[in-house]
Amino acid sequence: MSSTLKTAAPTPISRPPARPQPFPGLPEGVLLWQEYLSRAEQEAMVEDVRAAITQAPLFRGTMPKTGKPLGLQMSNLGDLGWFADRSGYRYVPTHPKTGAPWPAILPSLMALWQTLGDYPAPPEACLVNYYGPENKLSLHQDMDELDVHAPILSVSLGDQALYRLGGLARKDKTQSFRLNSGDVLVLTGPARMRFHGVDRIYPGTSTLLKQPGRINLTLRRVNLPPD
Ligand code: MD3
Ligand code: FE
Repeated sequence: MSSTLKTAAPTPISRPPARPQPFPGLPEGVLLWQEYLSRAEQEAMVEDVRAAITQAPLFRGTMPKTGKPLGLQMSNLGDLGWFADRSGYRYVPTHPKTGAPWPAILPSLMALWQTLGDYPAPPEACLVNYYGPENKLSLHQDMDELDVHAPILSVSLGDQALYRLGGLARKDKTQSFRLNSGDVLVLTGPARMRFHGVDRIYPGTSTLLKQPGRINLTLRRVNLPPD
């Protein structure tokens, strides 16, 4: 049967890659892309991080002054790595135990920074935090970077974390949300100096890692970019 009404040929619609939008309703400068990384991308990243931490083993920093060991284990990638001991928090160019330079920041992370970071200079440090099921990170500000205008970009891998975001003063009210494996969080502009922490890990909520726990990768610019 024929019709006099002709249906127009479907118009090709050009769409951006099927990536979710940042999560709505978060404070200005808090950009959360839930499950931004595919399972395959997460698996590749974990393999690359495993290889890097055989070169630059995870270690426990300590609280300044008291020397009490921190709960989390950490390592770093990049020209600079975040380090904590009795004399304080600082960025250092070499691994505290091996004395070797930190391994390079993964190309996949550099690409994420380029896509989501919206900043002209590359990151200098990638802090690798490893949380066992018992570990948490108490509420703090990130204040050891000279370049406070650069964003911080964080990637969550493995078990879900209960993440707490506060304001610019410790007493400000906080909001909590879950970070899942593959989530990418960018903290920029007015959010850069907010208090934040990790209250708990939910073991068994991801099958990405071979054991319960969570890896967080945080990309940071430390020094002011040259002009
Ligand atoms: C919000 N790590 O290493 S990353 C840290 O999940 C740290 O391991 C947490 O805080 C983790 O310092 C959170 C996400 C993050 C980083 C910096 C922020 C969130 C932030 C700065 C301001 C506000
Ligand atoms: Fe932090």
